[in-house]
Amino acid sequence: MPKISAAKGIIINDSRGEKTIEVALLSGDIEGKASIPSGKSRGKMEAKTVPVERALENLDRFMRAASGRTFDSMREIDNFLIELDGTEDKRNLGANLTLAVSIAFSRLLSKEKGIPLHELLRNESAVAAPSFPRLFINIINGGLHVNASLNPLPFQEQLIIPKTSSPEGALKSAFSFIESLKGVLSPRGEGDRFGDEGGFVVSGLNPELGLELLDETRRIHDGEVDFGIDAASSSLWNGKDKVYEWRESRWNGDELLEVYKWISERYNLLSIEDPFDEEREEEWRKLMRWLGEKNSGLWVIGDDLTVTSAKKIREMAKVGAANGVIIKPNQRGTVSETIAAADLARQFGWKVIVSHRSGETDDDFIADLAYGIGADGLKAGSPLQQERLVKYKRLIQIEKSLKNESKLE
Ligand code: 2PG
Ligand code: MG
Repeated sequence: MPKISAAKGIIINDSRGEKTIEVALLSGDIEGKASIPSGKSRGKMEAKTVPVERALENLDRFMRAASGRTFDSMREIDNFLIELDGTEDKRNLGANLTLAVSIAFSRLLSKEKGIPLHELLRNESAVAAPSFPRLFINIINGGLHVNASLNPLPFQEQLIIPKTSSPEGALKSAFSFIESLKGVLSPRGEGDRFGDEGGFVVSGLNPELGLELLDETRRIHDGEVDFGIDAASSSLWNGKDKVYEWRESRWNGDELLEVYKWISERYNLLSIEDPFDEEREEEWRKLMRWLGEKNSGLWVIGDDLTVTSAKKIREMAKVGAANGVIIKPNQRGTVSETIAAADLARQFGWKVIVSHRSGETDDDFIADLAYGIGADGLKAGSPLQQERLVKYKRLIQIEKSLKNESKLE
């Protein structure tokens, strides 16, 4: 079982050009690598990162502490990292460092065991069988993910979710949808500016506008897609005046609730992520009560609300604030804790969507994670950006390898 013989950390740039770390661990001549994304619209309770230079010093610290030890499982290495850090939010070692070590180690372990990474991750989870997630593809960017000078729309993400569960089919459908959307945007003089996640920028204040344009496209698009949004409302919330605001527009909680009711019915939305601020639980519950009355199948997804924390997920499930969750490994800082959070959400009957961050690298770990733990969705941005495309391509690679295996049987 792996004994880490050497570690190397370097500083690289993410898709926004910001500094992040890449870590390579060696066990003999086997190598496991990982690089770490970072978020912009972060939840207050997310695990903390440390500056890249300090993260690399902490890698040396980890290596000194781990010297001579073998680790037989993800739990062992992750518990070792958690103890060495000694805080609830990884503020000593930094969640960027702990996650880089944890993911790099998972790759080492899967190679030593001679099994694909997704199988290793599946064995760590309570899920009975892996399955392909639906692709949640953010193609109109807004909110904090767009330069403010472009007057972006208030909601951070307007997503298409192809109906097929085949990643290859879903990606094809997404590319053809994007082509059609260009045709809808170009007469408006739009379609040539992009946000952080590679989606188009549309200017305006009307929170419905992005969906209206997607709907126009859906009518000419050959293929079936659902829609979703990530309102990322914590970044719209003005705690002083107790309103949600975006430039000159303002909504109180009830007004925003009316917007959600309207758009979810009009566009037959599949999901709404972070509809309200992470501390405005009562507003979340009102939306959930409305779903109950309507018998609506809408997914109400916590992100900043739940920050991939088993503790937060339990609290929010108990009060009925959501029925689904975003799972982001760097919100917690180790692979085991990430999988435990997803397992717990499942126990409450929640939907699970594995997600990238807005500043990404070419690491495709989340694709193996989403498939391995049988997530309902994988949210990884627009395929027009390489750092996002690699995640979708990795799923397709898994899909192809399974087809080949079944041919051999
Ligand atoms: C989100 C994410 C990813 P960020 O809010 O879901 O799309 O954004 O990484 O900036 O938190
Ligand atoms: Mg979000």
